Amino acid sequence: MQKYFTTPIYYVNDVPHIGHAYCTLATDTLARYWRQRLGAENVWFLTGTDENSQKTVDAAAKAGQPIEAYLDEMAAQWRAAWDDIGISYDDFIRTTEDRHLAIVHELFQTIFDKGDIYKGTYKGLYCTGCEAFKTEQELDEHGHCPAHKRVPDQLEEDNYFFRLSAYEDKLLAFYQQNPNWLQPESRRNEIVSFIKSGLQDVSVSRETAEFGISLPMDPQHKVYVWFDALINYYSAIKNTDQESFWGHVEHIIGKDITRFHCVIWPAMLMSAGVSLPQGAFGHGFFTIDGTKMSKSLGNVVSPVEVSERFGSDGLRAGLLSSFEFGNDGDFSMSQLEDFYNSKLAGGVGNLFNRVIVLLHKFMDGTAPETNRCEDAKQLEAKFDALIEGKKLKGAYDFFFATVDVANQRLNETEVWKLAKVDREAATEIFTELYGYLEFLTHMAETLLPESAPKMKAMLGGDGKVGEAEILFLRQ
Ligand code: ME8
Repeated sequence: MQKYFTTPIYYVNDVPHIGHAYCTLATDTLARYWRQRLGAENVWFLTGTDENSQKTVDAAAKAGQPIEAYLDEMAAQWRAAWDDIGISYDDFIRTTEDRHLAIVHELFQTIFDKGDIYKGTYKGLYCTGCEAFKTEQELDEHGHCPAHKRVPDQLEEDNYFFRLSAYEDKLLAFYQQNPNWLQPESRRNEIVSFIKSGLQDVSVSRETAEFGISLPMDPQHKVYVWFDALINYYSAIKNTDQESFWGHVEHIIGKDITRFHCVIWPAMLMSAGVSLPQGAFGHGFFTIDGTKMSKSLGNVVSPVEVSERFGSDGLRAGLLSSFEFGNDGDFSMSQLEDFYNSKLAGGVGNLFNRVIVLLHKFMDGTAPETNRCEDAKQLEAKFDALIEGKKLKGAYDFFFATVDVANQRLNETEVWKLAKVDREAATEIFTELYGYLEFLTHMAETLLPESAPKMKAMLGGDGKVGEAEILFLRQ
């Protein structure tokens, strides 16, 4: 079995915020889990940057930099941010790379040759914030784009159109035959009813765009940024040693971009004669202290700063355990601080430290001779089902519930007293506790990857436990 996970490729008109980190961390969690199960060689994890956008042209102008220099600098910053917070991507694609351009040309030409791209005139609205064409119905009572609170641009230009309308029935049949393709179910229902409401052809080029990929058959025009961006998932592996991963790709995205990924993208692939992805998951959005994150409100949180303070495990566990993956939710720094102190420092950190200290004190540092706690198989199956069902909060809750059970066993057995009077009985308790530590370490490779190697070191080897360490310093 193989697995290929992708995140959205992000716009680089700004540095990453915690919303981008959320999706990237969730995808990272899935990639890490499957690497542990299937071996690293059978998992591929792609992220990257969406660079052929008017937003980036505007941002570069504002920064007073040539576009190429701006893009290089921003892409490097995004990559560095992901490195800082422990994202284990296998590849990072930039849509300004030649490898991407070549495949965009190839696909555009194939779809054109098939007769699914034709030339016409686009007259209507365009929001640069969304990088999307808009209808009047989509605007609010002030005629503003609801997401960007500004009047979209009025456009009239020659455009190439993709015959999306021809794919209505094929898409509906596809969703019927693959009922679990798009998760969660609420997202799937939204998309299916959107398709049923009727699909219009979509513009896939911009005559007036200053920057981007030129059309192979008409270089005056640029490929519409979304048409180009979606292809990244394919261009990153096409004609490489990783090409076989294509048959196993799953897109992890936010709910804001499901229409692009779950209507236009499958139709583009059908038209080009490329097999469709294995699935897509549209996660929810979260607010910060109940308010939408926005630059103007000044409540944008930097994942790098959070990770500097709480460690990358603090950031990922705090975010992913706040609300279930797929739902909307809320996040706050005070909630993270409580979580960090109670669940990480006071919970799992304290448990590991106490058990290892006690093993040194009473058992000469001997590691108990077992593998895993008594009902390991059952517990493991429960954990696997949670992650495989993408219940990421569920998986963290299960992890911390296991910590609580182990801490409770430690307290109720008072093994430190028992060890002085009945070494045999104490050995039995230590064996059980050590089994819990092993199981927690196993889960930590997925859930707390920064701490997992430290946990492993504490478990020790060759019959001896390692040194007791502090996994999470109290804040
Ligand atoms: O849309 N809560 O890029 P983008 C949760 N370039 N997730 C959030 C969030 C929040 N408050 N804010 C952002 C684009 N996100 C395109 C994608 S893909 C071919 C092209 C996450 O930089 C969420 O995953 O605007 C969302 O889908 C993504 O950031 C959008 O990132």
